[in-house]
Amino acid sequence: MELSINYSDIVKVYRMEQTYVMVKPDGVQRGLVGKIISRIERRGLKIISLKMNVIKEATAKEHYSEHETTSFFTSLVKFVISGPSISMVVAGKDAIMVMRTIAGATNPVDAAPGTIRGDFSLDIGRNIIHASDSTDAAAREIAIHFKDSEIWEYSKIDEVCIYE
Ligand code: D4T
Repeated sequence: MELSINYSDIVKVYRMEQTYVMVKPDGVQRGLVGKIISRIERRGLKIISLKMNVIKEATAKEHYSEHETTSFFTSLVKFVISGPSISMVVAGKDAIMVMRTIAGATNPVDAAPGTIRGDFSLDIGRNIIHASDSTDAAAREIAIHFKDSEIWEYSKIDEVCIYE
C-alpha cells in the first residue's frame, strides 16, 4: 500500500466536496450528537469544522429562505433557533450526496432504517439533522454559518486507507 499520498493529491484526484451539516435542537436535546458524529466519521468523512450555538433568527431565516412562502416556515425557524444546535463542515469524496444518504429522507416516515432519520425520528418537523442538498446549497450554507478562518483543511492519517 502506498503510504505517501497527501491531501492535495486526494483533492486533485477525487470529487472532494464540503457540505454543511446541522444536528438540530431535537438531536442535541435527545443526546444524539455523539451517535451522529460517529456515523459521519465511521463512513470515512472528515469533520473540518464543528461548533455548538443557538442560531440567530436572522441566520435561520436566511438558511431556510427557499421555504419562506411555505406554511411551515415560521414553525421551522422557531424550532431551529429554540436551543443549541451543532453546526459542522464535513469533507470527503462526494460528501454532499453521501451525507444526504446518511441522513435519510426528509420525512422520517420514508427514511430507510440505517439512516439517521430512519433510526431516530418520526416527525418531519423533528427530523434531527440537516445536510446540504447540492454544491450550491453547500457553499451558501457553509458561508452562512462559518467564517473561512473556522474551517480546517487538514490531512488525516487514515486517508490512504479510505481513498485508493
Ligand atoms: P433540511 O433542510 O432540514 O435538511 O431538510 P431537507 O433538505 O431534507 O428538506 P427540505 O429542505 O424540503 O425541508 C426543510 C426542513 O423543513 C421541515 N419541513 C419540511 C417541515 O417541517 N414540514 C414540511 O412539510 C416540510 C416539507 C423539515 C426540513
